[in-house]
Amino acid sequence: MEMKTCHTQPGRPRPAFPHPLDPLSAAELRHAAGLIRTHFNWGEDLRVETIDLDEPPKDVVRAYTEGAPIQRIARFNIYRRGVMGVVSGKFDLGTGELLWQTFNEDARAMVAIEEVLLIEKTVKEDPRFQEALRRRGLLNELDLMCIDPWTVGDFGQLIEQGRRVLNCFVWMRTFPLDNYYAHPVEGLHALIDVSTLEVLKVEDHFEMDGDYIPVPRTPLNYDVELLTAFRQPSAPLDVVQPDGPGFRVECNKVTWENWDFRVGFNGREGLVLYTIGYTQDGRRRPIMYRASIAEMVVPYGTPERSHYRKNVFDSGEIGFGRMANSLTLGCDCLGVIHYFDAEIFGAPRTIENCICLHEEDAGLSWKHTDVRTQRVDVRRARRLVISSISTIGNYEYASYWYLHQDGRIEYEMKATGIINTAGCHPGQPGRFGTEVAPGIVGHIHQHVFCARLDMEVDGPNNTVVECDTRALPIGPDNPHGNAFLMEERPLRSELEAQRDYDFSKMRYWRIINPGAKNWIGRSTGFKLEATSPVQPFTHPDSPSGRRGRFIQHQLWVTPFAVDERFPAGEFVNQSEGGQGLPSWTQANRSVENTDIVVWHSFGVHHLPRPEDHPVQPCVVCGFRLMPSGFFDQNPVIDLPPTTNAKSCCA
Ligand SMILES: [Cu+2]
Repeated sequence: MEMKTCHTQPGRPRPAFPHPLDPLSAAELRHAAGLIRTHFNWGEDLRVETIDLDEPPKDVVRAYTEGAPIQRIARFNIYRRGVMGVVSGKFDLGTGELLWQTFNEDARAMVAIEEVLLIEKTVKEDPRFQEALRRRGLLNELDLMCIDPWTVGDFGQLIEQGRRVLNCFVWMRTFPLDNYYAHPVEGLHALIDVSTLEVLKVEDHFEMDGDYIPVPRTPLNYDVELLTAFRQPSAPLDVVQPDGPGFRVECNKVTWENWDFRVGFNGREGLVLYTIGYTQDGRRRPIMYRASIAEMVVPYGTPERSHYRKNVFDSGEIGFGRMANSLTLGCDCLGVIHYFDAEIFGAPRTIENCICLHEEDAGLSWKHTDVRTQRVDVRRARRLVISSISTIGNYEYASYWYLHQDGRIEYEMKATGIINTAGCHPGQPGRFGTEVAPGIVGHIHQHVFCARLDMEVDGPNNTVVECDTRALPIGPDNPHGNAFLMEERPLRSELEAQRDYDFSKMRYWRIINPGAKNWIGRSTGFKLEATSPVQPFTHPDSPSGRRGRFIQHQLWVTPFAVDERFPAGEFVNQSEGGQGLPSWTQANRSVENTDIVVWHSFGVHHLPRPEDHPVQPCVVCGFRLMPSGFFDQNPVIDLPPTTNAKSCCA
């Protein structure tokens, strides 16, 4: 594979005046880090969890005119090596003034990759760990052991108290390039304090019950160096845009067809889209102020050995942004690509080609043949794709926003990478998983994401209306038994707006602007279609369930509040639960005809298949926002008729 890249940002000057929603630049991040170092004076013990743009108030953003001076504020979360708690604060980057700070004494910072990489060596040196390997006859393969720490949650155990703890799972290679996830060392764990790098406990289930599950040794690989047979390559399929792409990019602002929006990014959520609007007949109409995937959790269903702990928040505990990939032209991204780089705090670094922007053919837009005149009208569709991919340990999450010409906004999360593997006796995977290869079990689990959709359909004041379809009982109103109708009900308060998907009612939700009417006098709106609802199975009051309560409903609605950003709370790592959506919504605030945020939980219900191993073809989930009475008629009726001259008969 030819490694060709097209950086569009290094060397390209930053704008003289950043837009208020532009992510912090590398220079701003360095400046913020300097202010933190000087102010706190913790020397080598300083650890940075987050430095991020403190987004200005919406009225400041809306009133901004290009070139006007603006205040740039960095928000930060930092901690001190070996000390519990997280200090949060804000620095004015213009004046250098510390505007605010607070100490969250029970909070545990997110886990940084730099910390994770130190763990393997420490665990391998531990005599208890070595003894567990000796017992298994594996000690002479110590160098080949691969130790992945996982976040631990909160099970109320003494060993978790007052510490930042990770629980290690063990796999091994059988040769240097080998896929170690095909060789789980089952039942062996090390609990480690990530701040002090102290191994707190080695948990050996072999010793506990004497049931030794041997390491499956068959090499199962995906690396191109190790695969020996490839199918015939497909016929070339090139995406060529001889006149360049149809989008325009000015710094972080993108204009395409009738759409415009701004691209944002932060270490936790990764890709963020701001101020999405659609212009028609010279009139720009706002739709969404901010869109991101604000949290996710993977609850696993097995109570066996240490697997009950597996309930990981890959965004809130690790960070999609921090783990985002540099994308490769012609591999990750096909066509005429614009890349945005992203700047990451901590040990500051640039993720080059982090966000991909390109156009795709999207098949048929609309068609009709008049059977009497035999006149045919047909238009083709295309869509704009904004994407990024993050690697979290064994797994990849590839995130795609799609804007369509007809006003549709779609989101897809593609899950790929390597499933979490555990060992089993061949033919005996147990009740909580499937054997994906002899002696390798994939446990049942779910991936539940929470989209934070800060809506502004035709303006800031919106209401969510639940739309249910109901069949009438047979009787005078329904003598033929065919009658069914749509019933709409506004969701007026936060508790009323905790809603579940209901297939029996073909339920969807309309986000309307009660003050904006279309030409038939109906409130303009967008409907949220829950195309990937996930029924939760983790008990909401269990140690894992209470930390991820957002999965208990597919819809939540809150009034906009600037600090309500993360559905499971700001500090998720080892959280006791209840933070975020379940806590805010207790106030039962009004969400009617006001500035609202819509939270949608969706995902993948995943009993691994043999086809998901040794590397998983993308499994896709997502949702759709469809204009619903937003336009007066088909908004793409004005698409010009075109015939693609390069198309030919095979
Ligand atoms: Cu999965």
